[in-house]
Amino acid sequence: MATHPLIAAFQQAGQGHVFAFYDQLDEARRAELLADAAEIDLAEVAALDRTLVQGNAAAGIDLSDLSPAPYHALPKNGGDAAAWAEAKRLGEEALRAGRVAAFVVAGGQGTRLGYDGPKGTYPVTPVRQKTLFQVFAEKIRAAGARYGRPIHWFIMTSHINHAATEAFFRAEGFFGLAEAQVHFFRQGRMPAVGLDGRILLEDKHRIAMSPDGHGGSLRALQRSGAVDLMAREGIEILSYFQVDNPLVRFIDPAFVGWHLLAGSEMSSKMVPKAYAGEKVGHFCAQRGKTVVIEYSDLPKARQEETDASGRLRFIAGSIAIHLLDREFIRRMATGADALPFHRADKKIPCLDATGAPVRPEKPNGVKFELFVFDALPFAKNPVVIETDRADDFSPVKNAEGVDSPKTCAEDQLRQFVRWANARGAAVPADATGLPPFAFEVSPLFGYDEDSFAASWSALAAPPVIAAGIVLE
Ligand code: UD2
Repeated sequence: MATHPLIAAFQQAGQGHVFAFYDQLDEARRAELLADAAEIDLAEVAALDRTLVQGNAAAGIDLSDLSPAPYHALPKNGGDAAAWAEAKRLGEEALRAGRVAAFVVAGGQGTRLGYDGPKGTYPVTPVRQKTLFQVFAEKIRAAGARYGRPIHWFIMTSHINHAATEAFFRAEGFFGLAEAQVHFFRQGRMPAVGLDGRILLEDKHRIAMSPDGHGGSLRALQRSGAVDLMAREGIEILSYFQVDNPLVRFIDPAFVGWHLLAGSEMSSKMVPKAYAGEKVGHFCAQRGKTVVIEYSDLPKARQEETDASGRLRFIAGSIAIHLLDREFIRRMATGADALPFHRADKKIPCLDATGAPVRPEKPNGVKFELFVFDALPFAKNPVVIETDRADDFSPVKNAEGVDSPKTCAEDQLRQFVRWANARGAAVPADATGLPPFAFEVSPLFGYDEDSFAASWSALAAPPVIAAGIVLE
């Protein structure tokens, strides 16, 4: 019998061991293995082996000529108040015209949180225990009503959680959104390789494959037809955010306005880093381009550099909130410019050459990931604006300690207190702004300070805010 062309190609590429157990498999499993193999670009894997695996792992990260990236400061920190007001006006216009859609990347595995299920199904709000997905859905509903145009929502999943994510939305009735407004698509996968560059098998009929990183979203948006759908619907800007951050203000008119004013293809929000070692990327300028250098790639000494006033020099922290132009996504997905892969050394359960399972105690292989912020240097006129951390960023990443469900719930409470007290509610709070009891503001009542103020003023009699109260 002639060798299957895919098997021949793997043999040719020195990856023939992937089919070492093929003869032992039944038809269905052979088909599964072939389907996994068909997803792999062997030339790409060979190039990555040469550069990232056998080559110096850090070689891909160029740290030369770095300086802090410029950004538009908030008016309270010296920014131009008139320009911010104009940006907000322009952004509101774009929202009313339906030019902006929401986009969450939710393909990650949530390993650090130790939660088994799509991370978006994790409960986060202080009273109702609404899930991350529900919080985002309600912000989208409320903003759609505010601007008089339903807002489309794109959700990127991965092979690990696609079915579970869709099933969750279905079971929850899409949280009151129209089904036609919500668009799921799956990101791509990359094979893991051993330290010798050989593709790892997870099982005799399965290649060890994992999601290709949030940067895989650009090609997945194009491949899935999402970019074409945007064009049909007149959507020009995608508002990108991560699934772990319920505070995120992804419908932010001023941000949209700054993006439009600059004629930017990709824009980002920054927060001043809270301390030198904070685990966020750094916005930097490099030979006329804007780049993000991840926390793990910027040497400690540089992270700790200060300016004359004692402030951190590389202060602009990336919190993974971006605006992406539709045609920029298309160009990045189909043109000559391509995002670079990053190497992550991991403990990868796999089979050895005899087919026996290996459960490694130290990293035994390499996964390859694309990062969305690597698109910035390819974008025309990128803009970085400052945002208030308290109103945009409190992710749930770890089960305990920093960025945990507890810190996130507390940050939501502080936000609710600020909004209510700005309207004269007199909610008691400690020196950090935390109230002595839990209450909740539904995004349907207010998803930012403006929408909260509008709903509050419309109340016949403002309630006394007490334990367990939910404004909705
Ligand atoms: C990310 C940023 C960091 C900072 C921080 C803010 C990177 C490399 N670092 O760190 O600079 O902005 O976020 O919270 O991005 N995801 C996918 N598919 C994948 C991998 C990830 O959809 O293949 C999603 C994941 O579901 C999540 C987001 O991307 O929504 C971030 O992933 P992460 O938790 O790995 O990022 P983190 O915390 O290392």
